Amino acid sequence: QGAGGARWALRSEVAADARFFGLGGRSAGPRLRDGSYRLWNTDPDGAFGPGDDPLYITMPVQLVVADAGTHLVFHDDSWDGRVTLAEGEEGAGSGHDRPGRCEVRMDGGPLRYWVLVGTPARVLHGWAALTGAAAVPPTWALGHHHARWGFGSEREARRVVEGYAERGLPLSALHLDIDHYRGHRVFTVDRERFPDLPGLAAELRERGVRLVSIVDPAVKAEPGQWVFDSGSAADAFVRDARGRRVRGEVWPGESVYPDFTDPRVRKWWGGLYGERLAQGFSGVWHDMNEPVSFAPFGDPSLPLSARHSLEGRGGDHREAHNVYGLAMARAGYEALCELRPGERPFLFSRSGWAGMQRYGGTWSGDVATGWPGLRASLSLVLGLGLCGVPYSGPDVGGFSGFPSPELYVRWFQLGAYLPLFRTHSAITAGRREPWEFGGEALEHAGAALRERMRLLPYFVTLAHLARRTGAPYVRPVWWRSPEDRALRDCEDAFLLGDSLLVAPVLEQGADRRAVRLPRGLWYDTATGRAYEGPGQVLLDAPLSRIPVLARAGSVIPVQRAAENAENAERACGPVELEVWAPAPGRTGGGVLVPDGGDGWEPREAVRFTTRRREGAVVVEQEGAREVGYPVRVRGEGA
Ligand code: NBV
Repeated sequence: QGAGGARWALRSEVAADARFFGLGGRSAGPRLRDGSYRLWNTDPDGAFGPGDDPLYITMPVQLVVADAGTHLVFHDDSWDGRVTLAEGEEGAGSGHDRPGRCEVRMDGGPLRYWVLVGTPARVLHGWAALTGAAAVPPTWALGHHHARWGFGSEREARRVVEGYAERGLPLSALHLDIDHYRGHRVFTVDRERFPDLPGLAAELRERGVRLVSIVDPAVKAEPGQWVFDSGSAADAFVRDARGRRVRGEVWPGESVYPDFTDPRVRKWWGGLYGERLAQGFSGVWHDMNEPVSFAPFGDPSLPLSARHSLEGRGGDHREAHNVYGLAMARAGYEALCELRPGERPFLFSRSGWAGMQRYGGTWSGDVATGWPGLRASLSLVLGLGLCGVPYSGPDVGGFSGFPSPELYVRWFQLGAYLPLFRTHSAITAGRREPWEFGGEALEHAGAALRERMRLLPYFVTLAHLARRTGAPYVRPVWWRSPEDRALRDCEDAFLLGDSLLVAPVLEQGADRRAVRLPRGLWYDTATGRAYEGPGQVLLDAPLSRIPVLARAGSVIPVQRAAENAENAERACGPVELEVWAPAPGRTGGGVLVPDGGDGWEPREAVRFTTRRREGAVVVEQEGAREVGYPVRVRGEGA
């Protein structure tokens, strides 16, 4: 056991056929190729693409998937470190396999690790038991969000919401970035540009649109400013070994940093969220919490010698850095639970660590506009899901640039099937409203948006299941067949829950694509055609849609058509069941967790089974005489 700053290293071997996944949000995943992965939460400063590493969320947890089984290893140590991975090689029957290798090297902290063994589902279940069940977002947070750094004014915010409404495009939330603060100071409002935020919030709420606020941790070091004064009075800010407040440079200028690893400070900080609620915000978006301090060179964070409470144990930034965002998320989540006890908090955070799912989700951060960024978006969501963080999504269209209509549509189509579905961009980048890319793009984005809303009951169900079982909504295609080696290497498609296989288009100009199917019968949901897995099929993917396949026998709760144009506020009901005919001689099933709300009422899962009787599809609801929902059977001709 290495106390304090004692370094340690641990080497292990894995099967020659094993593949590595996890280690937090990695842009080049989800399969982690040979290389060295640093464990230090980092703002890549500007837009990132595949291969930029490390990023905002690193975690010493990895999943190893091999023929012999799946296991998860967690090194419970928040210090800086490196994991070096080398996949093995099989000796093609010669008996001379070269095993895979993994080396974990840490700069300090305890050598303390956990190994969980089983199927992917069992392992993730164990991981949730160890680090906590995922927060279930309020229903509205599973709809569509629109954000931009630099809406600039209340008028502009209204114009955007109006634009969605005029075109019949459902919108659940609008996010305000740092430009709505006064001089970038957290917990303030620029009243010239946003004279009446509570009024705006109430008006939008009427239309079914929630307001979400960015919250940055750094507080402008400015005596007389209320947040700084109250934090100083509470002795909330990080100090150095000589007792001086550590200063950094962030958006508001010279700033100080709350020490979220101190329970007392979390309480103080949490109280400030009352100001956000009074402004009418319904949720929070934590940014810059790696934490960032701009630096011309070196690590853009706090000095390693900065002191932290670390829950009263005392320590320095070497140990506290990676858990800073996690502790901030805890402060925010606990505060929202207390301040608004009737509603499930909506919180997502750029940085974090193992266990952050208890407090909310995350997003891609500043993913670069471009086809490589689109691919990285999916890697991040898949990888984070395998680290127990089920709710995340990219900046649709990319953060940094000007996507072509085609790229925008493809990103939008992918985003529509990911838990956090949000269009967002930088102040210097192009706009992200679906109508900014021409008529054709608007039509296709609109279709994806409506399909997302139709699937809302399924997303809500997946959110509840993630909490109960630890299974992410978005899963690698090998989830139920880890023994299928070809699937282990497939990185361009994913399972959404048990029932759907989504194959986004990640290449420019493509109008069809190869899709690798897990075993069993799958229906192309657009054509109704059935395909037998395992194997690879070539499917049409015109710009109007991406291939989505449904597992034969599955029961998918969807929203009835009449409600499609409604906003998420009133959404998630009435539900109907989309049933995909089981293969002859086979059975199937599905689950619904009925919940259209934002509260804490316990929700019973309703289970369904499907089978064929004399050729006809029979659906049954567990514990009930009759199925309590309208049923629509598809794929019957199979
Ligand atoms: O607050 C501005 C941006 C935000 O829009 C983005 O989503 C974050 O990832 N923020 C980073 C700070 C500026 C980045 C250049």
